[in-house]
Amino acid sequence: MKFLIINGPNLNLLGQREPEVYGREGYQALCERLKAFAAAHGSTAECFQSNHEGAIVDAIQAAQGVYDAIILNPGAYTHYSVAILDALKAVEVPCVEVHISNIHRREEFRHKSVTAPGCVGQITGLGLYGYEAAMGYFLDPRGKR
Ligand code: CA2
Repeated sequence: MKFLIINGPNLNLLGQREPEVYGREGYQALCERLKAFAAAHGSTAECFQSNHEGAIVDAIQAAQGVYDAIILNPGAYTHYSVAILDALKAVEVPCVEVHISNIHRREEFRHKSVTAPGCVGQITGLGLYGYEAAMGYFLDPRGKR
């Protein structure tokens, strides 16, 4: 499998602030770990992070025909980006949405994901493990493609 892991705004700050919510691991360390996880399963993973909505839309569009699966944490765009939803629906690459925190245990405005309907599923509240769980879904032969 060729994975594209997309992280949205502020996730480059992982490990630097709010460790009680987002953990202690830095963004680069997370990417290296996910690449190693992919390699251990005969796969590859590339990481992309942007604080800009259009750049995330571009990355999703460019994934068509290049990647087998997208793992996406849209950050705050989760809650209002119709542009990211439309991009997910425009490509045939399946996507699992990941949230480090449990968005349902947080403020009301975080409960709604605008982007999740463009994904095969959503993992929320499992911490940084959620990224591996999402990859595991695609790696497992029982995972629906
Ligand atoms: O729980 C998640 O993964 C979120 O997607 C994170 C977003 C938030 O807006 C969503 O509601 C839920 C925020 C990402 C901010 O990341 C930071 C990481 C470290 C320090 C500060 C912010």
